[in-house]
Amino acid sequence: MSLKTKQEERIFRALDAFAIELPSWAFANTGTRFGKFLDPSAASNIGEKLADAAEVNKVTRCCPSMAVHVEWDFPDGVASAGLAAQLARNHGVQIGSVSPNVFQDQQYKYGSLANPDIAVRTKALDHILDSISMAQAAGSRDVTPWFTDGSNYPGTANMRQHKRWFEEGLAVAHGALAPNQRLLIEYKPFEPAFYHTDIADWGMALRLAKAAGPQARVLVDTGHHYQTQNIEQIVAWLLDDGMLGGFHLNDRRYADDDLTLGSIDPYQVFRIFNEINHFEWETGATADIAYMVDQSHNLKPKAEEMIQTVMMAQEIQAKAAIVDRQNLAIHQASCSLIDAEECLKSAFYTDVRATLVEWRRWKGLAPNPLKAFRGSGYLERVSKERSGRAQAVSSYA
Ligand code: PSV
Ligand code: MN
Repeated sequence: MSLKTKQEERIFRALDAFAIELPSWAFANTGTRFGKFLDPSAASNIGEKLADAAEVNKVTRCCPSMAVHVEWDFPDGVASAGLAAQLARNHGVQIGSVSPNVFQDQQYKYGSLANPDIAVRTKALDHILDSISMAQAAGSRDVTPWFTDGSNYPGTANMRQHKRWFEEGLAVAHGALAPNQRLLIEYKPFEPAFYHTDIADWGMALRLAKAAGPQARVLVDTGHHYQTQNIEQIVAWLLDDGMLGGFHLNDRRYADDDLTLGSIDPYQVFRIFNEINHFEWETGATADIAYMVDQSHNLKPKAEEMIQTVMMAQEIQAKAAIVDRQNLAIHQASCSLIDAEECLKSAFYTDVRATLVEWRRWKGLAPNPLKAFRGSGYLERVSKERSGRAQAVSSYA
């Protein structure tokens, strides 16, 4: 490999080190609470989702694993997990993070780990413990619970009691982790609870992760913040405390819109990736972060959208990799505000796409993954195979 510039070398290294996990639910028919538009190519079982994820990986060489949701992907529990791991291997990918589902069943109407009914709290905890076993059977490291517990109206829940129930439940869950596993605690300030959410922000998630045990970390879903919140500062603090476990990446305009990464505000993604790069440059450490996509699309073609997302993530990683760190540190130290800001912006505005094409060529990939996918005929083939049968309209699976 003959590399022309230092910048290109840095981009190549950043791309080599960067992997992003695809969500199984991005390949299924999903919708909004107002309805669902069926896509003839949509996957409706774990085998089809893995086949689609593998196809995205084939053209990008950047997404070797697929996140699963127990309720939607492992209908037979541990047995499904083992089978799914085998299927994944056949497709040349792996099962990634495992999300328990303690929000969909009727029993969870008034919460899961913080349900006032001890029988439901126990069921929710049992399901999380089962999910940890499923993750072990699937050979996956991260267990990623997300909780809808909270309340819709003032006065209807004892918030301190809920907090203590979460502390208790998560500590028990942590106790079941294998030594190589992690428990990633996700936060979200609203939806479906609209007055209070039990794990509403990064401070609460951090507090609960610390109380749960040393293998717990915080998961930052970029769509789970109030408007104008400074996400990169949250990332910087979590990194500094060694508590950033991973991301659920997506973009948003209003709420948790699950839009394509970087489609609304690519500079936001860049600022987040920049903090990680700066941390690694300053400390010489590699941050142990699981980069995951959490998006579902009811209008865009699903596999193509995933390719678009991965290409965007790579492009922004490349931009973050070429920030002149030395100069940025000097400008920060001397309070040269304009120079520091320009240093950051000049990396963001650098067109790195030609270098991405070079990297793909060097990996033996087609220069344009989207074109390669379209040229493969995969979409037409699976649309034909999958369109004839009845499609589920009521859930993500
Ligand atoms: C909730 O909005 C969430 O971000 C959680 O991560 C769920 O697992 C996922 O979305 C389901 O789409
Ligand atoms: Mn999420």
